[in-house]
Amino acid sequence: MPFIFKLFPFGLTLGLLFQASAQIVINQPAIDRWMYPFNGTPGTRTVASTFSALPDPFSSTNLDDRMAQLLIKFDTAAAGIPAGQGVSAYRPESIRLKIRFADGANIIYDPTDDARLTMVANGPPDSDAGRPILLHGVGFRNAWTAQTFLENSPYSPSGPFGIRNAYAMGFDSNGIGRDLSKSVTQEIDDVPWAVGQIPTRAAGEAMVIYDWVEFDLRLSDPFIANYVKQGLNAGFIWLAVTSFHSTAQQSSQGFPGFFTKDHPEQALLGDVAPRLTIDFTPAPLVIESFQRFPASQEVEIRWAAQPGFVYQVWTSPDLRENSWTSLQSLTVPSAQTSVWRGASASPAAFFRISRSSP
Ligand SMILES: [Ca+2]
Repeated sequence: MPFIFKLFPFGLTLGLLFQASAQIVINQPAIDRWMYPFNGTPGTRTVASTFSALPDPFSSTNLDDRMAQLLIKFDTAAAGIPAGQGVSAYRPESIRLKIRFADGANIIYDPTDDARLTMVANGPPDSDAGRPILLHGVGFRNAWTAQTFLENSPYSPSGPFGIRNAYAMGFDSNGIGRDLSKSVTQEIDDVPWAVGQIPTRAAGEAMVIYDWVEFDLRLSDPFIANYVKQGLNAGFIWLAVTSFHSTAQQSSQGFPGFFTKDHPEQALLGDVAPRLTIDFTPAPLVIESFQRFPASQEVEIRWAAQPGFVYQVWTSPDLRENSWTSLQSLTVPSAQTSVWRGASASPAAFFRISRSSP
């Protein structure tokens, strides 16, 4: 992402040559956790399934509507998007999660959300076959945070029937995060952040092992976009996969399971774990000042530098392709103004500052 500005004998032109969109693919999460009340080995399950206690109501089971959830944390800082730039500096364009279907007999692909009342006993019939796979953010409670919650952290402070420490989260109309684990019981008509799509299948077809289920986050929603920006600023993004496949009606056969990074196939082949693709526009490189000192025949350039990037100052007499000479390469430990000052005998020269990930 080079930026060029030019010095002419009688003036100065600053120019932003181009600002490319960047893409980062994270092929394995830092954490993928089956968040299920009776999971005896949290964090190491090779397959994480999603299902509901409904239509048996919470009042009789004391179990969440979204009983089994898949929680996933991607480390975006380690993947090359520098953290700590300030929330407004992040400009995500698209966020795509992909998870891979591992097991579950006769799981019908349903690419659209289902009405809430179709989940309850004696409710209206589901208008299309199957149940969709749903995506949300993650909220934390009971002194746990997005920073401290781990793969093997406890489900709740008080066992399987306690209130879960981490949960599928959506925003209300004021942008306040709320637990959606009992969204049907609590009569919350939530719009999921994304509904899983399988481009290779038609609606109503049965899902097949190794199918990739794709989720494109609804970044047009400002609350969701802000959640992503805050995550990038912190250096990681948490996501929750849920579904309303009913175990009460269909026992152990009727719900989907998805590969986790802990599955042996991930170690062998590396292509089954959840993965995240982030398209984003990097914050612009801002030149703060440019000066030439005729007496000393020196040039001074000041620019706003951010940690996590390598900056390189270049010069060329004529812009020809192989004419660029590197003058300095540097990184900064924190956001600050960087200064390059050096000799420039000619009153006409070109300078360029490039920015790249380490
Ligand atoms: Ca349906």
